[in-house]
Amino acid sequence: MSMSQLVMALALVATLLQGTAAEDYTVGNATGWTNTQGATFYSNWATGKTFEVDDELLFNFATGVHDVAIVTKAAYDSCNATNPINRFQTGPATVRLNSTGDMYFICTVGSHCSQGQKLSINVVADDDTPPSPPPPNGTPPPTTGTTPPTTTNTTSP
Ligand SMILES: *[C@@H]1O[C@H](CO)[C@@H](O)[C@H](O)[C@H]1NC(C)=O
Ligand SMILES: *[C@@H]1O[C@H](CO)[C@@H](O)[C@H](O)[C@H]1NC(C)=O
Ligand SMILES: *[C@@H]1O[C@H](CO)[C@@H](O)[C@H](O)[C@H]1NC(C)=O
Ligand SMILES: *[C@@H]1O[C@H](CO)[C@@H](O)[C@H](O)[C@H]1NC(C)=O
Ligand SMILES: [Cu+2]
Repeated sequence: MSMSQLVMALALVATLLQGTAAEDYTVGNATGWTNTQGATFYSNWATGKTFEVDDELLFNFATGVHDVAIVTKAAYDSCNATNPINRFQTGPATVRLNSTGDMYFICTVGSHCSQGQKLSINVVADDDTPPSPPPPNGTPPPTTGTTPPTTTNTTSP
């Protein structure tokens, strides 16, 4: 095996090992969170990504120019900015994905949402196997050799 092959193999192993850690995503990558990209940009960005509980979405925008609102599906579909579930007005904004299910994000500034500044994702359970609880302190390990009491049949008269 050559040195470069070895380096690549090690890089692959490292990638596989970190595969289950919580991930941070920058929405729109270098483009950030904006209204200038058309209707399909953010759905294209989300395609192929698996979002898990504890992952974080970074919405990169300048405060006052855009915002991020977490909304219902109905509000997402109609770009209704009234009474969002939650709204982040300071950019950049980091949103932690706390629960499984569909999540909907829009910008409530002007008509940015209907210009395509909206994102819907599905959040699935974290694929990390939950850590097994540590044994309670001071509990002695199970002792061996405790035989069940032998029940002797009483001879009935
Ligand atoms: C966005 O960044 C991720 C991670 O760096 C990369 O895998 C992906 O190809 C990028 N997507 C676009 C559309 O540039
Ligand atoms: C937008 O949502 C609000 C609150 O849910 C609702 O009262 C209102 O009727 C909606 N507006 C439209 C145009 O659907
Ligand atoms: C997730 O939980 C954190 C801590 O409780 C909270 O600050 C954050 O707003 C929650 N994220 C969402 C999307 O509700
Ligand atoms: C007790 O007696 C019953 C009936 O004679 C028998 O089936 C059973 O195996 C006996 N149990 C033991 C522990 O000897
Ligand atoms: Cu906007």
